[in-house]
Amino acid sequence: MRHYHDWEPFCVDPLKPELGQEVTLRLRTPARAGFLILERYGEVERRPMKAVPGGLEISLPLHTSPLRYCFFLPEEKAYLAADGLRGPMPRYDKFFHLLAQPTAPDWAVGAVFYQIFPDRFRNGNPHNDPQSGEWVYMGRPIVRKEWDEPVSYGPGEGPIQHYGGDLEGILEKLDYLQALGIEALYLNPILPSGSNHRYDASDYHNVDPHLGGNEAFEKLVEALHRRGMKLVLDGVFNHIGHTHPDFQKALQDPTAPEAGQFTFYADGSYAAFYGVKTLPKLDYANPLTTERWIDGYHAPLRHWLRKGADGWRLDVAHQIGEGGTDRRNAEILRLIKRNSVEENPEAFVFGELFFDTLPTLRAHTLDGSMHYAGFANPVMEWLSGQNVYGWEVAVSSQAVWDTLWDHYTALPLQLRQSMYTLISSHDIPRALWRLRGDVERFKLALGILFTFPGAPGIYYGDEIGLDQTNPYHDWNGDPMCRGTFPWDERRWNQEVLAWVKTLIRLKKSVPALRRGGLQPLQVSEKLLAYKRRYEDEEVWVYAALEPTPVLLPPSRKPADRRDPGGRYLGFGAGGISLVAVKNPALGGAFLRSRPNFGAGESSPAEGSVKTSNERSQACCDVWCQVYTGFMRWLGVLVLLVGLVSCQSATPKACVVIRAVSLEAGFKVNDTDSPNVTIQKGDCIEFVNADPSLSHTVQTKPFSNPPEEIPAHNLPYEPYSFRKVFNIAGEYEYICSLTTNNVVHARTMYGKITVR
Ligand SMILES: [Ca+2]
Repeated sequence: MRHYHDWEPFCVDPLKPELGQEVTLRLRTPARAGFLILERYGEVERRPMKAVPGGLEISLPLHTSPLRYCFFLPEEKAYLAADGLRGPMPRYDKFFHLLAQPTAPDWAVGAVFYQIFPDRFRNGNPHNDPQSGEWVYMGRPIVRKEWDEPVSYGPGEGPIQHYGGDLEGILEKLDYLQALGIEALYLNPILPSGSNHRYDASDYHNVDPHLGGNEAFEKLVEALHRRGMKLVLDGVFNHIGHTHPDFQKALQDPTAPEAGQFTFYADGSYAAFYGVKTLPKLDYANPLTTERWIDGYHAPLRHWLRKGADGWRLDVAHQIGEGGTDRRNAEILRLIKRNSVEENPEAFVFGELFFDTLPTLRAHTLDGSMHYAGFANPVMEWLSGQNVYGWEVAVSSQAVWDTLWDHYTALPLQLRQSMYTLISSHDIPRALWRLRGDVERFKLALGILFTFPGAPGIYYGDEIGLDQTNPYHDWNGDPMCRGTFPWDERRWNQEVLAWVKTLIRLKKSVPALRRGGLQPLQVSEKLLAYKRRYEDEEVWVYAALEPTPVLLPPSRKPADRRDPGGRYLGFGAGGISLVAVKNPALGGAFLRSRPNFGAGESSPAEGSVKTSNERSQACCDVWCQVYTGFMRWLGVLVLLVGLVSCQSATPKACVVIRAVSLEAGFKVNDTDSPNVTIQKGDCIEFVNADPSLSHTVQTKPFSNPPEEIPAHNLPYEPYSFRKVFNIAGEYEYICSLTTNNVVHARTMYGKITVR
C-alpha cells in the first residue's frame, strides 16, 4: 500500500487527544494533494489537506468520539478508507475511527500478558487446600485431586475438582514469570466461591482463603509492583453467585432492597447468565445495583483497584445491562472505565467480547477486548482446519488475512495495539491440542501472536507445551484446557520455551512489533504476510504452512558478515544494524532495520527490493541469506523481515566486539585480546549475542579525548551498536551486564586505539 494511516506518532498527533483538543491527522503518501472526508452529524465535510514532508496533513478539533473520517486522493481518483482504496465513497462503517481520552494506558500497549487459572498454576501453601467433601457444589461434594492427576470431564465434574493452586504459588514463581519476560498477569477470579473457576462468587470484598486470602493478595501486588509488573483481575459484574448474601436476601424477601438488584419474573424465576440459576444476573436499571457494584465508594470495581489491581478483564462485558438484558450496556461500560480511571489513572479495562467486538468497542467503552473473533479464531482455524467448536472449516491464507485485516481496520485507532490477543484461554481448547501436538505449527501460531498488533496473552503452560489429556476426537475446552502446570522441567518442551522467550524479547525490544501499525504484504496466495510499521522502522512477517518461496532480493555475499555463536547473524552497513535470527530449530528468521522513511528514499516493492545505488545493494545482501535459509528449511516457517534502505556511508572496515556471556567474556575480532586497533574511519560494532542477558556498552575517551560517545544499551540479543571513529586517539570501552538498566557486573574492559 502506498498510502498509510494508523495509530502512530506521524499519523495522529497527539496520539491520545482529549475531546475538544486540536488533533493533527497525517496521511503518509506520495500524493501531494488530498482531502479529509469528515463525518459530522450524519453528513460529510470535505477539507483540503496540506502537503508536508512524507505526506498530507490537516489539523482540527476533536469534536466527538469516535471521530469518523476517510481521505480522498485525486491522483488515485479514489477514497482511502480504513481498509484500503475504493472509488465510490465508503460507508461510515469503513471510515477510520479516532477516540478521545480515556483510552488504554501506555503500559498496556503491546504488553506481554500471562493468564493464570489460580487453582492450577502452583500450590504454594498445602495448608489452605480444599479437601474432598469439604463442601457440596451443585449437589456434588467437591473433590481434592493430586497435582499430577489429569482433569476429568464427566457431567458436572468440571467445577468440583480442586488442585490446591493459590496466590502463594504465583508469588513463588514470579522469578520464573519475570525471566520469561512477562509484564502483566491476568488472573481468573480469586473471590470466594464454591466452584474452582470462581465465576460465581459469594463475597466480592475478600480473596478466597483457599487462595491465600487478602494477605497473599497484598503480598502478590506488592511483589509484582516491585518488579514493575502489573496485575489485572477478572471482573464479574454481569452476574454474581447465587450464594451471595444479597441474592439470598432477595430470595427470602422480595420486598428487601437487595431484591431490586435482580430481575424477577412473574412466575418467580429470575434472569441469569445463560439461564444458569447459580448465576443470577445483576440488573443495572436499579440505582442500588450501580451503587453497590461499580459506582459507590465500596463498590468492588473501585475496591480492588484501590487495593493495587491495575485493571479489569470484564467477564461477558457486552451482556452487562438492565432488566435481564444488555440494555444501556455501552453507558454502563463507560461508567466502569471512568470509575476505574478515577481509582487508578493507569487502569487498563478490557472486555471478554467473545464474538464481534465492534458494536461494543466502537461505542467508545473499553480499552480493548480479548481478541477471539479478530485474532484467535481465524488464526487457529487457518492452522488447524477446525473452528472453536471443533467443526472442520476451510480457511485459506487469503481468508485468514482478510478476516484479520477486516477486524483490525474496523477497530478504533487507539484500541488496535491494546487488544488482548491470544491463541489459548480457559474457555477454549489449548492451541497445541487443537494442532494435535504439531510443535512446528504451534510455534507458528506463537510467532503470529507476538508479531500481530496487540497485547499478547500467554495462557499458563502454553510456553512449555502444556497439552490436554482428552483424545483429539473428543472436542473439549473447559475443563480440559485447565490442567495443572507441570513444574518438573523434564516435562517441559524446551524448544517451545526458547521460542516463546525469543518472541517475547522481540516484542519488547522492537518498537514496530510493540506499537507499530499494520499493513498487508501481497506476496503469494500461500503466505500469510504482513508488515508492522512504527516511525522509521518496519518489520515484515511471512508465515506459511508449507515450504513456500518468497521473492527476495538478489544474492551478494555480505562483506562484513559475522556469525556470533551460530545463532544470530549480525550484519551491518553504513550505520544501520541488521540482525537475522537464523536457527532451523526455531523455525524462523528475523531481520530488522532502521530505514530512512522520511528522507524520500524509495521503499522496496512488496516481496522484492529495488536497489537504487550501491549502498542499498549492500543491505540487500542480507535478504539473499535469509532467502537461502528459508528455502532450505522444511516444514512450517515463520519469516520476519524488515528492510527498506540504507542511509549513510559504509565505513572502510568494521571490528565486531561480541558480548557473549559473563563466563565467556567478550571476544574481540575472534581473538581473546580485549584491545583493538583500528584506522580512522573504521568502525566498532558491539553485538549482544547472549540469548538471555542485557548489556550496556560505554565507550569513553581514554586519553587525548577527541569526542564524547554516550553509553549505549543493548537490551536483548538482536541488538548491536556501531560507532565509526573518525578522530585518532585512544578510547576505553566498558561492557556491563544489566537488568532493567541496573548494572550488575562489568564483563569486558578494553582499549580502542584509532590511528
Ligand atoms: Ca494451596
